[in-house]
Amino acid sequence: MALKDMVKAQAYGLGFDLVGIATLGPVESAGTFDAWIENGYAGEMDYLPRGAAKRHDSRLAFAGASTAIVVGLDYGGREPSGPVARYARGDDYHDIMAERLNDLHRWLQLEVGRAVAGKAYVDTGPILERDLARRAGLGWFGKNTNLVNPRLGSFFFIGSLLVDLDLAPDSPFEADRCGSCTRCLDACPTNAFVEPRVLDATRCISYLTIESKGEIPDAFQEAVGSNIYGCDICQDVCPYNVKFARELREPAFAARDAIRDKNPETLARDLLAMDDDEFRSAFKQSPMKRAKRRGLARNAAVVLKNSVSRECCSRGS
Ligand code: B12
Ligand code: SF4
Ligand code: SF4
Repeated sequence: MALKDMVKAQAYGLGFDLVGIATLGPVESAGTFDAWIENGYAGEMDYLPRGAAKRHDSRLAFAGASTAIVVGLDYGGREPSGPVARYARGDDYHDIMAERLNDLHRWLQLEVGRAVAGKAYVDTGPILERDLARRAGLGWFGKNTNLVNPRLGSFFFIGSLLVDLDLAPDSPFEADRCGSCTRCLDACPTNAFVEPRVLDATRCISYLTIESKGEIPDAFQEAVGSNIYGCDICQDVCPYNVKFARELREPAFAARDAIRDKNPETLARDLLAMDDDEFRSAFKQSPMKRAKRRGLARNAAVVLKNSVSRECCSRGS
């Protein structure tokens, strides 16, 4: 068996759902990223413009880096939608994926019988992960900007192990399978898409409820609806998810007790009632820690306000 095939078999054995190989080098879509930053679409996410040189040429990640083993890990798109986006209901995917990519790295060194320089990335550096994943053949850039795989849809995380070892690359995913569909663009409650494949993050509910530190602007509060953390709307409507989204198989991503089966109003009240200690214990190793207790309380208040206004409007009619 060729080393490339053994690497893939090992990665599937570690539980990843998609695996592809890409050769590192100049990044075609780096200019798209630069223009996006210049247009102000990144809002307060100041960490994004850092490391521009590495983003333009992925070989600069570390001396000798030549190949990326790119993986996808499904997080259960068949789970019902709810006030917390599916990706954030269980344990933090950064930790889970990094641990498995490090396992893959250790295995690779044993297999080739020498030290292999390697670095795992899961949202952890100036790597354009969707670009790398498309190059490794994992899917195409959907009009909602997510990477969509023709047999899995888009409810999967992307991670990569960069190594100083040459492996034969897979073919990039060249086709655009969106065709004339515009469901995601039409469904976005905040009209966050400036055009297909260009998202103004400052209008996106995911940004407003996770990344933004200030108040949610009045203009967007109603559109936030019952989303307390993140948003899955533009993925829920995608025909590839409707057809191919999978049952949740990874126990670590199952909703934790603080969230499970709670409707938006109950969860919002619970979050507003939590003190610091309760918050820490409920969201230990959860991606939801990112918004901090203050951010979650802010979101919860908006969701409760929306629920009250919906109730009084429906009573009034
Ligand atoms: C910043 C960020 C966000 C921001 C901005 C999102 C965005 N669309 O840019 C916010 C906070 C809004 C966000 C939200 C979400 N995110 Co996010 N996010 C990131 C992060 C850290 C960087 C993305 C980035 O560089 N954006 C800037 C734009 C310009 O880049 P891009 O969207 O990736 O687009 C690239 C290509 O599409 C291409 N491109 C874009 N337009 C065009 C046009 C043409 C013509 C061409 C040829 C190419 C092209 O070039 C771009 C640069 O390579 C990545 C991790 C990483 N390091 O890459 C995760 C990541 C993209 N996020 C992820 C997830 C899961 C989400 C959410 C689903 C979470 C949620 N449920 O709330 C939402 C989805 C919202 C959405 N519709 O995108 C996953 C996506 C997995 C996938 N299958 O695609 C990633 C990869 C994290 C991971 N490791 O799994 N996110
Ligand atoms: S995640 Fe929600 S708010 Fe953001 S672009 Fe998609 S539908 Fe719009
Ligand atoms: S909803 Fe339609 S346009 Fe949007 S990503 Fe899916 S297939 Fe593409």
